Formats: sequence, C-alpha cells, structure tokens
Amino acid sequence: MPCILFAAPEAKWPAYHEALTNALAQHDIAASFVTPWQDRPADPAGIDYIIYDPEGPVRDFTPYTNARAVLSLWAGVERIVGDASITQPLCRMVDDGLERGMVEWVCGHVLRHHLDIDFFLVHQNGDWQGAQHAAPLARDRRVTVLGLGALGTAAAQALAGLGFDTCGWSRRPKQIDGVQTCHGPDGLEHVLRRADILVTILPQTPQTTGLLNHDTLAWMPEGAVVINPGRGSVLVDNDLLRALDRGHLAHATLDVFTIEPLPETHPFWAHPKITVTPHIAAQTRPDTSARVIAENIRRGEAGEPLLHLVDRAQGY
Ligand code: NDP
Ligand code: OXD
Repeated sequence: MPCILFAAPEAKWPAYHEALTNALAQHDIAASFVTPWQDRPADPAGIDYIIYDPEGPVRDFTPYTNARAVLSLWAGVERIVGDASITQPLCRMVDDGLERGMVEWVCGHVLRHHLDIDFFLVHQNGDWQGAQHAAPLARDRRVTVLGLGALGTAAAQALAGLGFDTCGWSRRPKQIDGVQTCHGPDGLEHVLRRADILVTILPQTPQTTGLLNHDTLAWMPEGAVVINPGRGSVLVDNDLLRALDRGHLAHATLDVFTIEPLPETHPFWAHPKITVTPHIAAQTRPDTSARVIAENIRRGEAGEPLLHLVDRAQGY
C-alpha cells in the first residue's frame, strides 16, 4: 500500500482527500495518506509519493529518502525545479481542468480587446451614432501566443478556432494545425512585430526572465495589447509601464506578477491601462488533477515511466 504525503495547504485537504481516494480506487489502489499537520508526525522514510504545492509547508525533501516521485499540483515548477534536495523524479501538473480554464480565460480576455468591449461599457450614454464602432473580423486580427506547451497550444488552437490570425512561438520547432509557428530567439522579433494581441504562457526560467523588455516591447505594433497568464517574470514591469504611458501599447491584462500577491502599492493596481487578475487564469481542480496524480502513482507502482516529467536542466 503506497504511502502518500499531501504537502499542500491544509485547506485543500478535504476536497483532495476525497478526489484522490476516488481516483486511486479507479486503479484499485488503496493508499494511506499522511499530512504535515497531523498530530503524530509520520516517518519521512516511509513516504512513497509526495504531492507538492508551492504554498504548502514542505521545503526540504532530504528526509524523504524512499520517495519515488514528487508530484506537483502546479504546472509551473520554478520554485522547486532547482531544489537540490529533490533527488526523486519531479512531475508537473498537466491536466484537462487547467487547460480548459486557461483556454477560457485567454479567449475571454482576447475577445474583450478584439471587440473593444471597454469602449461600449463607457459609451452607453444614449448616443447611438457615437457608439458606432465595429471591430474587424477575427481573421484580420493578428494574435501571437508565446509558449506552445500544454496550455499555450490549447489556447492557440482555440484562438485559431475563433478565426484569429494566430501565430505561436516556442523553444523548439512545433507544428499545430491552423497556427503559424516560429521558434527560438531568432523567431521572437517576427512573432512580436505581428502581435496586435500578445498572449504569453511561458514558464519562468532564466531564458524567459525579462524577455519582454524595452527593446522587445518596441517591436510590437502601435496600440498592441499584452495578456500575460504565464509568469510575471517574463515582463520587465517598468518597461511595460513606460510602453503603456507613452501610448505604444494600449493595454496589458496581467494575471501573474514578479511578486505575488501583488503589493497593494504596486503601480499596476491603479494604472488605467492595466487590468489585474489575481493569479486565477487557470486553477488546479481536485477532481481533474487527482486523476493525473493517480495515474502517475499507478505508473510508479507498476514501474512504468511517469507522465509530465520536468526537464530539470531546462527548468520546466
Ligand atoms: P509547458 O512546459 O507545457 O510549455 C512551456 C512552453 O514554453 C513550451 O512551448 C516551451 O517550448 C516554451 N518555452 C520555454 N522556454 C522557452 C524559451 N526560452 N523560448 C521559447 N519558448 C520557450 O507549460 P504549460 O503550457 O503547461 O504552462 C506554461 C506556464 O503557464 C507554466 O509554467 C506556468 O508558469 C503558467 N501557468 C499559469 C497559470 C495561471 O493561472 N496563471 C496556471 C497554470 C500555468 P518547447 O515547446 O519548445 O519546450
Ligand atoms: C500553476 C499556476 O503553475 O497556477 O499551476 O500558476
């Protein structure tokens, strides 16, 4: 019987306990669970799998000498990918719930800007003629998605499905039906120059940190919009503010930030051209993520390769 440490915030435990028990039962696995807050601390050497959440209490993995895998509830693993105390395989979260959530959030915010919904919200004033303002068709709007992984690919496909002239950018070459693709540092200028709306769904790594800065934001067309549900580190905050203030960029919709929670005094909160959402673009949900965790535990028990292994050298 595998022993699973649930190293996530205590508030998540009731929903996950039920979802994990059900998902493991689908594989005929009866597991025992331990939590960091239980009265009698468990023997770390007896833990077989660690379910990890960066907001949970576990920081040092050294005592878990017999753990067979660290299974992250988050897709982004920047907070632990370089942790030398993790000697076990590290798997990130890739699941249908996260993917659908991201697709819906991205499409909603792209459509807000594409249709200029904000304009109509402030022009509902009895002036029929004054509100005559039609958007181009989606096929005449160029959208670029930076990052074509599990989430970026799904978002790019959905945007292409809505008819947008969609282009995507990744580290390695990719082929996605209906989406033009470019890759590597040499492809970045091309994809930014055509980005009327830019969506960034990149992981935080040394290579992506500060990728969107004074020089690269200047490649974007006048009046372009940035939508960032990836990681805050991709943008240089002050360079973004300057590009908005001088009118080069029209708006930024930001879900993720270099410091989270975004400090109350941060200029993003009050900026008229910035929309802040509090890291809610895509949430890991107990029902869908428990199925992914259970499948990896099944694989671990059967000696099969684990899914969604993090490439520790690449950092994602
Ligand atoms: P993946 O690892 O599946 O995809 C990452 C993508 O980024 C890949 O296409 C990868 O290229 C590309 N990439 C990485 N480094 C570079 C680089 N240096 N240059 C160009 N492209 C690069 O991740 P997911 O799609 O699952 O998730 C992406 C990120 O979204 C997460 O890391 C997390 O930070 C964020 N996230 C945010 C959430 C929110 O609520 N705001 C929720 C969940 C995730 P290649 O394909 O060649 O490897
Ligand atoms: C994640 C996130 O990485 O929520 O899963 O940002």
